Amino acid sequence: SSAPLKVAVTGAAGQIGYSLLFRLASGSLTGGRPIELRLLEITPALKALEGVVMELDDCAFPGLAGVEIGDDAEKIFDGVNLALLVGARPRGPGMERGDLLSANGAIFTAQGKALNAAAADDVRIGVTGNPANTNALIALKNAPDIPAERFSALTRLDHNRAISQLAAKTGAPVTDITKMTIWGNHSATQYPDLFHAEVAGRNAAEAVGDQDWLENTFIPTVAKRGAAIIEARGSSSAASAASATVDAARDWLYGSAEGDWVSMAVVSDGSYGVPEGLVSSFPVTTENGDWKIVQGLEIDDFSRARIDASTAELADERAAVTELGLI
Ligand code: NAX
Repeated sequence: SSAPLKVAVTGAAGQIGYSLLFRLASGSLTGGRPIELRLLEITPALKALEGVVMELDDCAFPGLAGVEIGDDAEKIFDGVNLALLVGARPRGPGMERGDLLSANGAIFTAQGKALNAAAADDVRIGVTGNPANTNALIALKNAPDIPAERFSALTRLDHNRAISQLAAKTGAPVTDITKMTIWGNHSATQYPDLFHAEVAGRNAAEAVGDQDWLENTFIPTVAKRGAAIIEARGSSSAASAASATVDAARDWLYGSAEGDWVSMAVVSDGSYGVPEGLVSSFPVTTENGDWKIVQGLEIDDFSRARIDASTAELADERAAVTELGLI
């Protein structure tokens, strides 16, 4: 269809927004189909957002059909086909985990309700703002008329980081790496799985042939990459997070590649022993805006322990937000 795809972005004046909006407007998501951007911010950030919109104007992107900005979620989400929930409260000094969960709970309960009231019938919702998995859970529980399958949280950045590390280790181009999986939470407990990944069609764990590297270098490097970026750059990953947000949305709407899969945090149906209802990362294939968890992978004891540890953390987060009355 040539009607513009209506895409909402929250936290649009933030770091990730500054990269994401230009990727979206230049056609990275929709190819030739025009896009209409609907940008949500908190009131004090609207002036900065106006400046970003001036820059979007100045790019004269041929596929950008319109931009609307505002601080009212229900107005901004009106008729959107895709909502990218990027804005969130970062953990400040002295903030406990409970404080972080309740600050973000307030944001994601309100946005879930606004999406429920205003979004298009075909809406897909991707959550990038942290704690992404639990924020997605809060939003979906507050949007009872939107099927839970329409919500996902971003683990594509972790997935892309894992591909990049494996490519560097094996000397293979990233295009030779397939079937990468991130399991669990987008946090330090995530489990990047090389036992099902492939390098030019060969099992990745075998191709690497180095269990010590896999366990003591690869997994921690991927899981702690966010902290390494902050240490080097002085601020958190933004361009790569924006790029992964586009990759995830594009594959969701337009389909994953034949013979491959992607990692997405989606509501668990109990597959692979992940407790039902948690928003946890799985290997998924996508087609026509729907995802399916890849079935039948063998999970050995090493992988089992790591998947269980990460999903136990998600279950703790769910218990905490239940206790806070957010879901
Ligand atoms: P910034 O702090 O630069 O930007 C966040 C923006 O969100 C701010 O402009 C703020 O005004 C806005 N905001 C806050 N509350 C809002 C609300 N209720 N409605 C609309 N806008 C609101 O953060 P940035 O670096 O852009 O990161 C955004 C989020 O992504 C953070 O939560 C961050 O932790 C998370 N990340 C997630 C990643 C992932 O892979 N899932 C990786 C990158 C990133 O760390």
